[in-house]
Amino acid sequence: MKNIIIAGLLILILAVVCLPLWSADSKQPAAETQKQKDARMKWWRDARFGLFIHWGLYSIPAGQWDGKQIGGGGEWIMETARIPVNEYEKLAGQFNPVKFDADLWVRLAKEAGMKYIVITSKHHDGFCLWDSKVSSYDIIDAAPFKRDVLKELSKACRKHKIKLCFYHSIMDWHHPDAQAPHYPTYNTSQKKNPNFSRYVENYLKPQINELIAGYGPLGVLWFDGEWIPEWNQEYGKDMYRFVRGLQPDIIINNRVSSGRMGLEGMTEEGSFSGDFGTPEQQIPSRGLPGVDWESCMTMNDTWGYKSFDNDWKSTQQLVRNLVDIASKGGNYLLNVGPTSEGIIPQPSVERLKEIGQWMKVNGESIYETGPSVFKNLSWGRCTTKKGTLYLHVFDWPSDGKLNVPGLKNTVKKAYLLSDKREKKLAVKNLEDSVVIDVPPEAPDKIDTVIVVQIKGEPQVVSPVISQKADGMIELLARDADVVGLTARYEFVDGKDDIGYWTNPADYVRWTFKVNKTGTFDIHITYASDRGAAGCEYIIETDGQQVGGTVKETGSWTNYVTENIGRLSISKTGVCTLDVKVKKMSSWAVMSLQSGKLAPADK
Ligand code: H79
Repeated sequence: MKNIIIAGLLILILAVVCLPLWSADSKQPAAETQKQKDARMKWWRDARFGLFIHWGLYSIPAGQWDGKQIGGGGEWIMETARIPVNEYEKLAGQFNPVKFDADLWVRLAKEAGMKYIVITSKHHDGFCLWDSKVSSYDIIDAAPFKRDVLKELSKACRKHKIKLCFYHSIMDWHHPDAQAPHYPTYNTSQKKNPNFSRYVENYLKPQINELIAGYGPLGVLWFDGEWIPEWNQEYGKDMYRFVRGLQPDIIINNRVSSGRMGLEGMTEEGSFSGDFGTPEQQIPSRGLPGVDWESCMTMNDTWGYKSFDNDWKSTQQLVRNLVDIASKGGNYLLNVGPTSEGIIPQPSVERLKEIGQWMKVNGESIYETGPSVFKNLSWGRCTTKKGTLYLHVFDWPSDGKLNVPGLKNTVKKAYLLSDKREKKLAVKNLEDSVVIDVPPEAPDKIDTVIVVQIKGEPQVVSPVISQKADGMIELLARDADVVGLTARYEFVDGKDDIGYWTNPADYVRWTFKVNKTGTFDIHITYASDRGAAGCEYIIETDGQQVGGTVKETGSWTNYVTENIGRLSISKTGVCTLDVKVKKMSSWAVMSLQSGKLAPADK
């Protein structure tokens, strides 16, 4: 009885002690003012660009098992090829990456313009790249290499002033108290390991402690594999608090807790979400004010090395991804998958060097910048600093005149960022835009940056869609408001449409000004790939509707125009037209390129 009273008292005391921490901000398990959080996040927000390294035993099979090429990420081969634990374990005895050179890797990241490195201390397969005291399944105890890879990297990072960060998988296919008994479905089993809390207390948390105490201070702890059925918000909050307790200024990604929404990577509003969101293999359609996020992406199609994956993105694509992400206020974490010898694949090295050449000239327009002040720019992107706009021109104007739509500020000076002498470009302020005279040829085919110094805070008006003299109203993808979760404006590699439209509740709205009322034929121009057609949609304006069904057009970039029907607009002034889903019959709605209201009573 006495014990029960004491226990009760203890709980009461604990509750009282913990309460202020929780009530300050129910989303975060530790009390922190916005100012304190801003200070903690500052280096990371300024950095914009980091290197992801996926390295482990999976680099030995390099995507092949039993003579067969295995699909998916190379680092998932243990799961995808259904390899039993005792079979996979044998790879450790072969892991001898004698060409590993920590200094070389860190210099490569630094020369690419990256400010931090996130390496897999442990991926889902459970193998550890450091000498873990609570495990014998690590590079010192189980592999012939006998060198502590993380120690060597932490030294090199300190030397080159790069922040070292660790990716650490919560899911563990090797540990008997975690997912190992779920073979052959380590990942998808809905069973819970009854000993999971033992794994967390005696293995996972001690490992995190080793990593922070022995290799820190760290920049970021990057959790993953949090979707296993055992993991929940309580574990997540506890882990977050544990990690911040070990190193108060550390930054932790949202995968520390459950509640991530798919690979879109953000956590539902209102639930605890660590310090930043983690879109995976994708770039959000637009930034969210006040929300930190980092897109992690591969250069080919795998994270861990696969000998036969040659699907490399171009340097142009990688630089433009970085610019796109920065223009929306995010970070870019770009991956390499070294071989079992310890070599970063040559195609990755070449790309990192080329990105570095661009960053050397244009880094000023990436580091410490804020997001764009424009909704969309037909020719590229924009990043900002106080008093300065950086215009990133992907598509150079053929007439040598760059139109900056909606900019109202007086321009003090405009020049090419690559021009050391900062020779002034001629600028004209029109009523609702600024026009800059630029050289006839793009100085940099990847992305030429123009620095625009402006007077005062940026003032940008949304260009209003207006009716043409002949009564026509043209609705372009880039002028639309896209409302919802997945659909977004995409402007890349010749695409100029609203794509990624897979959520039926998402819709597209155009706002325009009518001065001549009447009846209009409604046209839309769209594309739909084989097998994706069939969606029934409605088009709504001025309280009336017409509807249609998406047809196959052959590919996502083969656009067709269809006349959907007639609607009338009875009032002059501001009007909207919405495209909404009536019924989905495949996984996608359509790629919507444009709409048109053509006067019918002419
Ligand atoms: O380490 C790399 C990949 O091996 C790893 N994350 C990157 C950084 C990765 N693991 N799984 N995946 C990528 C794809 C898995 C997606 C799913 Fe899910 C897990 C589908 C269902 C569970 C994520 C969580 C999407 C929905 C919930």
